[in-house]
Amino acid sequence: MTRYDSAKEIFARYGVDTDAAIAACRKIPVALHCWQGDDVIGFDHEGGLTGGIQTTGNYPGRARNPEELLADMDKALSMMPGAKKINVHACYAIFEDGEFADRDALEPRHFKKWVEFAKKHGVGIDFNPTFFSHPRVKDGLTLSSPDKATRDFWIAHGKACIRISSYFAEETGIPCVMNIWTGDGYKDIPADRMGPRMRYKESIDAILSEPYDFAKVKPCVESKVFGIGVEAFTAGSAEFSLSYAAKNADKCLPLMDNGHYHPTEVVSDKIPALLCFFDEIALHVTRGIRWDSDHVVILDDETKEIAQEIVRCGALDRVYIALDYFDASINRISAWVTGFRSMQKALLVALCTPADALRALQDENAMSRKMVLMEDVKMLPFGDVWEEYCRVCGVAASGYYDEIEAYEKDVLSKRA
Ligand code: RNT
Ligand code: ZN
Repeated sequence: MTRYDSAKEIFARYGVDTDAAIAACRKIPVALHCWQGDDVIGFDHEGGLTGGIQTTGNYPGRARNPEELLADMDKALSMMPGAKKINVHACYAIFEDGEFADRDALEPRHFKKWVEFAKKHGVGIDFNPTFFSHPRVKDGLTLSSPDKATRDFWIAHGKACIRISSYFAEETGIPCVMNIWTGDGYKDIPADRMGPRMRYKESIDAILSEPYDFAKVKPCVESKVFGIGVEAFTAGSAEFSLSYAAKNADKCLPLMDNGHYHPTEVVSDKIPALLCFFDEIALHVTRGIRWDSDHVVILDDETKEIAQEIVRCGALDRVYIALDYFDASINRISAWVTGFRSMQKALLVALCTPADALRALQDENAMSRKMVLMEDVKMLPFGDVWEEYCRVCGVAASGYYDEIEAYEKDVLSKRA
């Protein structure tokens, strides 16, 4: 009897079919963000990341160009079990033959290489307009700027990104989630909070006036409580973004990033709340330590709870899961692989949890028994199911760092 056979028997006593859990887990796409590979810099400008988000660290081996980034992503993808999507930011346009197009003039053809890459891997592509790291960010503002020319530039960028998202969806046959996030805000107490928000609202309206098929392109609005340098006020606050999405549910989705709330708020609790009202929602899964620090996702309580809620709510086909973190202080391939695997582990654990039995106990108000069962479940042999999951997916279950270290030695360390 293998360890998996034994685990399967143990889970069966709790009414859990681990074979079915493994089969289900393999089908849940998690979007891998290209920006972990180069510290959120991209290819369309000189210089570093600016605009309310920040990477820290200078571990050697950052991808410096499209060839390196795609090669590193190839490597990372080969070490991940389960279904994937790739998540691309507009600043990662790949220009050929010395050509250049500014953000407001981007065209689908500038992302042809990404489509080829996605097709090679048989995955879909999610997309993000890039409203940061650019000289047209005026006084820290884009879509909410009081300056019309600035707003118009960024609206044109958003519309260009809708067209590119449609191209991704057409080419891959998989819907493209297009996330609108801006770092617009003020460092210190604003004298007008509604003005910027009204302008932000009208600018998003203008972007979404670009024609698209909502079955194929899923624009999202991502909220945020504060950012570095915009501590006092963000235009795209939680209430603003959620209200926008609710009022425009026929053309966009709310996106929650679990680094973007007050420290004792949890996105896991917000998922079922939103699912009562929205057909679909989107997530950025990250790990904040003390602030929105975007540490690599690990198998911690909140990551597990996010996965539990998606599974418990029967919402695997209603929640778009994407990763969003960036640690420049460690091997970036390892950061990608570890974060992706952590999300997959959380989903597998959730799928191996006797949710119906627990719910029944809650509904009978058998709360003591519910607590005991919840605690018992924590000690079930999830590790053996993970091993089996990785085996059927054709990747190593553990010890994968050796392979990453070899890649670091052979490839990354030569990028001096
Ligand atoms: C920033 C937001 C946003 C970005 C990416 C790069 O706080 O989380 O989603 O991380 O667009
Ligand atoms: Zn995010």
